[in-house]
Amino acid sequence: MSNKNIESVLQEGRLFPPADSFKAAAGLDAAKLAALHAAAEHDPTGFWGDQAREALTWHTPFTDVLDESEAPNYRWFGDGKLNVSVNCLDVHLAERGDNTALVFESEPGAVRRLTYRELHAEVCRFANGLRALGVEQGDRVVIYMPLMPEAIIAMQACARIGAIHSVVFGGFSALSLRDRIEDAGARVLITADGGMRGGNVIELKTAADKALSEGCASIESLIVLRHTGHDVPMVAGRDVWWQDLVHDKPATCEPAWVDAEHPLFLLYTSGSTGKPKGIQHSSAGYLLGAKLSTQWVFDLQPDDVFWCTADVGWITGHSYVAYGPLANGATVVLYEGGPTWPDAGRFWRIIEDHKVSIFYTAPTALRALMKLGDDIPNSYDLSSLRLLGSVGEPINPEAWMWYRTVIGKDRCPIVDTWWQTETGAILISPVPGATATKPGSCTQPLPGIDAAIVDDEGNAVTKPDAGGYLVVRRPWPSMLRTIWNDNDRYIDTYWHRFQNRYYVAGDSAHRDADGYFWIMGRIDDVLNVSGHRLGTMEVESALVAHHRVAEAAVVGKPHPVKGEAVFAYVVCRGERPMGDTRAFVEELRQWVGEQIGAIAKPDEIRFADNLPKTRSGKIMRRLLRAIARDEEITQDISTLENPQIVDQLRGK
Ligand code: 7RM
Repeated sequence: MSNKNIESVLQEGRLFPPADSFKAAAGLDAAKLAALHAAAEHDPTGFWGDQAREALTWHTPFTDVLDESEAPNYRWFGDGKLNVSVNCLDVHLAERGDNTALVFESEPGAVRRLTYRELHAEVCRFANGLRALGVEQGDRVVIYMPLMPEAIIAMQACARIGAIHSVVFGGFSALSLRDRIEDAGARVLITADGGMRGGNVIELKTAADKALSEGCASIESLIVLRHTGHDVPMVAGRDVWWQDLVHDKPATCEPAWVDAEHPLFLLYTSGSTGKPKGIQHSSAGYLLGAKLSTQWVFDLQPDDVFWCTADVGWITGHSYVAYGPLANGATVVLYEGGPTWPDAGRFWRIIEDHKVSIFYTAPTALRALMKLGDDIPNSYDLSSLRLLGSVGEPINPEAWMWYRTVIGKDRCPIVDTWWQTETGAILISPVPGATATKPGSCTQPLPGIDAAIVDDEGNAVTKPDAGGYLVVRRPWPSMLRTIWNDNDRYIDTYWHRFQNRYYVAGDSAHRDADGYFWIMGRIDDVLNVSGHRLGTMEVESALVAHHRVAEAAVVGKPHPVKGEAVFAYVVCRGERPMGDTRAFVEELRQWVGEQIGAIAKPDEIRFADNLPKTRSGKIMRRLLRAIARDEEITQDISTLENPQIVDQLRGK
């Protein structure tokens, strides 16, 4: 969001206190929230210990809450043992085993429901299937599936036997899948014949075959869910149908009681190099964060129908589809397909049909739906909604107000939730029964979270509206534990900047006079395209892997729907492409799609003879950003090795 937007909102002073009706019914009112904050302030470690004893079911209770001896490799609840799937499923069987756990709607419109009892049985069957294939505690299992119950079942089954899952978003290409399998050294890959999106089949099995044919020596088995039903070849000795694997397996499965710190999953995310990082999360601390934040931020009650639209390939789909709401025993809606398929009312129809009470989505989706006009949502019954959430990027006040008035009919609080793959759970967000909201601000840190804005020296910025680094000054249970296979990079990326004292989020932010946080965006070379993290270096590496490309530089350009668009400058081997370059541009876009996935395809490509470099050989990214945005150039270009290149880069 631009500074101008923030200023206009601040000047208008739009402040939305929680409605009395919501306050009265909410699990956490202002007094209870203040008490939690006070307890956490007074004794942070004791606070988290109490929360962990109360919220989670332990097999072996912990005695040690936080071990800081190897900071910043913190250990939480170190000597406790538990099982995450028991905490999400078994704990509900006695009292609400017949409540609906999952409501699944496929893109063509078929609806399938699973009660907690049924989900538990399916998870156990599949967990037994994994064990039958030789999967043991600590083995890595990669999941490359559509957003559907079996993806959740696979995740929960891994948790049940202590296998470490790594979900790879179905939109990533075969090559991205291969890299993630190899980095994790996975033993088993789980996929489906295909997925559905916008009326098209996504060829997941074909991509899985391609990934496995180009490496992935660690993979022993490929499990394939029959979903779309179209023909796919199976490799004898390696491939097994999901349905065949589970059909003779018992519906109970002895859980593995794992250490609190046992890795629950890896999730690869983009950083400022070409190589995605395998973010490693723990079992107990992660689950505690997911479960508590779901209670606090979404005020989840037993009869709520919770719909988070994120795919399980992203952290939001882990914490607020697969783990948080299930740990709380709620009903979770899953929808496999596209938001405007077969028409622009699909999301609103799903809310009406399944009586969704809590809806959690990304600003990019809201902006896309907002453009289609108010008549579409107005023609559906959205009266079941009571709370709306936003995540993934700063929400512009215009989209916020539309969400509030047109979707929430001025009744529903909006929670703008700031967090990251690395934080595991929401850290900064309104608590809907307690916090007054301002459009565009994620408001205040949750209890126990010591978020702050600091300057270059690490000193807290106290001047209202002055920007700085967003940091967290105390460890919290759901924080990442390390980067898989690369602890040095973990320390370098997140801790080194302030002598290992503060976790550095990589965002810049400021606080207003009320102490409210306003997130400005990334300070590293990470783009946020439609709420998805994408490293500029990843796209650059993909481009230069093309035989005709010599050099590439990628920057972000503001985009009205996607938030940011991918803008690439390309230097070719030999002559600069001239005249009608459309076919070649399309070839390069396809190429990037194959290397990374469709989300990384550049929106614009501009060819040049050279890239602007300083005399020391550094690409002047700020200049490239200004040019991509058609902004006036304020940078000093006199240090440029080749100042005449600027006109060419401008497309002149
Ligand atoms: C949950 C998620 C993390 C990055 C983060 C921010 C941006 C996320 C908000 C936000 C402003 C928000 N994980 N971000 N939520 N910016 N307001 N409410 O998105 O690892 O994929 O991305 O996303 O830049 O650092 S993520």
